[in-house]
Order: sequence, then structure tokens, then C-alpha cells
Amino acid sequence: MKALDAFDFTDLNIKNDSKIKNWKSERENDIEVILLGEEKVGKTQIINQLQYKEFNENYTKTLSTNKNCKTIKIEEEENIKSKNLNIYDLPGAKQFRSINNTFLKSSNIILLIYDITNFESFIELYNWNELLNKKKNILKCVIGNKNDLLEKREISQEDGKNFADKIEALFFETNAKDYIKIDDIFTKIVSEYSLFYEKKMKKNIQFI
Ligand SMILES: Nc1nc2c(ncn2[C@@H]2O[C@H](COP(=O)(O)OP(=O)(O)OP(=O)(O)O)[C@@H](O)[C@H]2O)c(=O)[nH]1
Ligand SMILES: [Mg+2]
Repeated sequence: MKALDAFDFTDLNIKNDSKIKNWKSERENDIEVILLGEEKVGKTQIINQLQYKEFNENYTKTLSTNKNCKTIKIEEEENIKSKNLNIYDLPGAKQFRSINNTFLKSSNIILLIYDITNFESFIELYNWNELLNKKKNILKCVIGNKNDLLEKREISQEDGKNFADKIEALFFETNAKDYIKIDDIFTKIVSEYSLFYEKKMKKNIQFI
């Protein structure tokens, strides 16, 4: 009993508290992002634009998962903070769907991409979303790509937004040719994720 009495619990609490803080800030600043969606919706070109400010007209089918790293600066509580994104470009082709499941497990943000000129690619998002339904604690975003091709539009902005609301996701329309739009969308998504993460942490703390 004596030994227990002599033990400095205050010290233990402080240590644990700082460990939790370190763990929290590490987790908070490293964000796993996954792009999902049918073939040719523009996933690879969105990343190409974000990372290299480049757009390629020629289609090269993605055959395996490619990881890209990008740091994004956001304003948080009046400070500028750097967030490290690991962005996974996944193949849209059906034969690679099993690879996708492995990557979904560790993701924090999932971007569900469709092509606004291709109705099929929009309908398929229902199936992609089914894969995620069991996954909690992820931020979902629906992105309608190729909005430079307005004359070929098959899905209205309103339908895109309604679907996003229904699955509790953020919604954006953009095109992979426009660096400013792409950069702006990722900054907004990461800012939203920070708020989402804070809420999630507070909720978890209530259970401790
Ligand atoms: N006009 C226009 N073309 C685009 C846009 N985004 C992508 N493309 C074109 O659409 C085609 C497919 O783009 P990718 O980025 O390779 O499509 P993906 O979703 O990665 O396709 P998979 O790798 O098969 O899953 C390419 O020819 C691109 O140049 C866009 O915003 N506007
Ligand atoms: Mg691709």
C-alpha cells in the first residue's frame, strides 16, 4: 500500500496528457485522402493539376494505386498550419475494385468523383458510397468534374448537390484544367476536415 501511496499519479497524468497531445497533433496533420470514381472521370488529372499544375488531354488508364504527397496550408485559429496529405489515386476500372477496399480502411477523406457529362459515372457513385457506409469517421466529398464541358452536361449542379446532401458529403463542381479551382477545393476540404476532426476528438473524449 505504501508503495502505491508514494507513487506520483500527478506526474503520470501529465505524461499521459502530453503523449495524447503529441499523438493528436501527429494524427491531425497527416491526412490520408482517397479518390474514387469510374474510369475516365478525371481522378488522375485532378491530382496532376494539384501537384504539378499540369493537365494532360491524353488518357492513360491507371492500373495500380499511386501515392502522391502534398502539403496544404490552412488557417486554423488565426494561425497558418501545414497539413501533410497522402493522396491515393485509385484505378476506376472494375477489375481493380478489390485493391480499393484495402486502401479504404486507412482513409480520412474520401473524394467521390463523377464526370458531369457522363450520367453513368454519377449513378455509379451510389455503389461507391455503399462501400463506405460501414466506415465511420471519414469526411466524404462529392466532386462533379469536367465542368468546362458545359454544353455536354448530363447532371445538373442541383442533382449533384442533392446526392451529396443525402450521403452527408461536401459538394463541389470543378474541372481538372483549372489549377486555381482545384487548389481552392483541396484547401476547403482540408479546412473542413480539421473542424470535423476536432468534433470527432471531442466526441471521443466524452467516452474516456
Ligand atoms: N475537358 C476535360 N477533360 C478532362 C477533365 N479531367 C480529365 N479529363 C480528361 O478525361 C480523361 C480521363 O482522365 P483521367 O484523369 O485519366 O481519368 P481517371 O479517372 O484517372 O481514369 P482511370 O485511371 O481509368 O480510373 C483524360 O483524357 C483527361 O484529359 C476535365 O476537367 N475537363
Ligand atoms: Mg487514373
